[in-house]
Amino acid sequence: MDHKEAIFQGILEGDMAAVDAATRASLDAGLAANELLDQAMIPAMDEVGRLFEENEYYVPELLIAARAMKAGLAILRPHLVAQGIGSRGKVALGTVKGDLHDIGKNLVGIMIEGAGFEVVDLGVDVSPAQFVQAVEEENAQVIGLSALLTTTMPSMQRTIEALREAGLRDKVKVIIGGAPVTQRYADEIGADGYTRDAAAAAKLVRQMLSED
Ligand code: B12
Repeated sequence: MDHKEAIFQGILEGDMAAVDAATRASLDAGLAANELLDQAMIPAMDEVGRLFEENEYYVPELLIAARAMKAGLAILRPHLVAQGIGSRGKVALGTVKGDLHDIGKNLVGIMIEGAGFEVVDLGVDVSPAQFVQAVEEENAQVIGLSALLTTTMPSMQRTIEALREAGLRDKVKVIIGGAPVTQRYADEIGADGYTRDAAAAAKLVRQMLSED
């Protein structure tokens, strides 16, 4: 089994130690961090999702697979974050109220940080009021909202409304994402941007903040 297969298999089996070892071995062998992410880790989580849909995996398997993926991501993080931070602007990121999925949001954070922005991670289950507070207190120029559940997507709209009510809507760009989110939904709720993945999110932030 090559290193990438070992990472893929390790995530599928929720084997943190195997993912840790294979990720380190891959980097030592000269494989690029983004290659490991795109060709092993993300496909493994997709496969985990498929197995869950087919009732072959249940929540405990999802949890240990997610924990194994996080172990690998932690090793890739310094490699993905190539440049210094804090110089170009500030982005606050959070997973919306009621939603505990944070792998995608964390990845978006890593890529935005890698593009040279300061990232404030608000965590998961973040209420509209907490996003408003982050804009007020942290002076974030962009906020990123993540949702993985169709039932929590409406909290994105509520957050945009809360920003409007607080008189902050013109001061901050709102970007949204997560597997069930679409460009169409972003247009519908009046978000400023949507991307399908973390690399595109970093590009979008760069565009938004260079316009100012
Ligand atoms: C891992 C996982 C979990 C883990 C989460 C662990 C963690 N710390 O994140 C646990 C076990 C906790 C979990 C729980 C649940 N889950 Co779950 N989970 C998943 C799974 C398998 C993978 C998600 C993931 O991490 N993907 C990998 C990352 C990298 O991808 P991503 O999140 O989509 O992020 C990328 C893009 O979307 C984008 N992006 C993400 N956020 C943002 C933000 C911005 C601003 C931008 C621009 C871009 C962006 O960039 C990212 C990187 O490229 C998915 C299935 C799937 N394939 O999506 C189900 C899934 C999301 N879960 C699901 C369900 C139903 C649940 C539970 C309700 C199960 C239950 N019965 O308890 C609970 C809900 C808990 C809660 N309140 O949130 C369903 C949702 C169905 C739906 N339509 O709403 C899914 C789709 C599985 C399924 N097919 O049924 N889950």
